[in-house]
Amino acid sequence: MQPARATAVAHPNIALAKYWGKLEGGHNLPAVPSLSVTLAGMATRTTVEVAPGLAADELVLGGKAAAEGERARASRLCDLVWPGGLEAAASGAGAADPAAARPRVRILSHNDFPTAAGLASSASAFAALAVAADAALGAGRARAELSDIARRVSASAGRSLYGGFVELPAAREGEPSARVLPAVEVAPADHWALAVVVGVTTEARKEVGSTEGMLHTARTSPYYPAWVASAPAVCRRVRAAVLARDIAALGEACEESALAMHAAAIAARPGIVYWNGATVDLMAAVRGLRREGLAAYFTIDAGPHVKVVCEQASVATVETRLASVPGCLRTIAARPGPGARVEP
Ligand code: 2P0
Repeated sequence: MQPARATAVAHPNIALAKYWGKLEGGHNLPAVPSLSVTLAGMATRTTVEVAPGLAADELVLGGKAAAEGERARASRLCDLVWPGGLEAAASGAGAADPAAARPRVRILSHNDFPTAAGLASSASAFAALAVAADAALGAGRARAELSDIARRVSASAGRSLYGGFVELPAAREGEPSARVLPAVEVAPADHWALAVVVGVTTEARKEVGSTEGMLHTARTSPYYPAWVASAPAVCRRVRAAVLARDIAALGEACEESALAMHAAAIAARPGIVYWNGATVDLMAAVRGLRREGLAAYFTIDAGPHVKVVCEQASVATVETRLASVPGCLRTIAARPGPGARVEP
């Protein structure tokens, strides 16, 4: 008998090699490979309850009814989890929708970290939802299928299905089989005592969302083709450095990936600048630490916060230095953590 209710936990992830850009033709396929670390310490906890009596799915985020767009995305993910749903979407068949037979669900989700902290909540949210929906609906899907499903709703979410160091390959253009694209684990969380320290520079929500920002970059930035051409080699360097536990090689490739992604966005028309003054001052502070001999490197996502990659032994020194920069409101330290899982 299928359980009528299940709860799952998932963690956000930070990309050491960035995803920025999609292939044309649908299926939310990334144009570049990315490699992230899943972070313990911050979590989304999501309960899915089968509720056949409902007229439509319900989504409650942090105790409040979600906006229609968010609810529709959550419903789409549940449709893909339902037997036959992913298969119909991957084949591109326009036939009857298997998910029409899916019972309605009530989804309750809660983040234990602030959304404005620059840690993409969509990654942990959709990863937790994929696992909870699979258990509650009795779909019994493999982990790779759940990663592919989450990736279709938000690419970075496909990575949070796995713990530790995780790669989401680029799609192979023009091949129908490439529509199936799960992330893969590169190394488990205990492979390397790495840390990520976030320097939070604002409590405000970002002005240009990631999806919108990358589509605008692809459409208008003359640097976008150069970004797509150069990203695979940088991602390979990130992977090799992770496997070798080489902090200098990892950090150099990680900064290069982030700066190249931002350069492409900045060169769009009009340019997208995610940074504020404190972002730039924090980058300088990180490079200052390096001149003093400390192995610390930055990465920046689609927002103004600076994330510092270092070894766990360096966390206290990094936090003290970041906190001394005017405009750095607070710091959050995290370490590699596990993939999404059902809570017993
Ligand atoms: C990343 N980001 O690799 C990059 C770096 C932001 C900057 O993945 O359109 O929410 O839903 O697939 O996954 C954020 O974008 O985008 C992201 P969609 P997503 O972490």
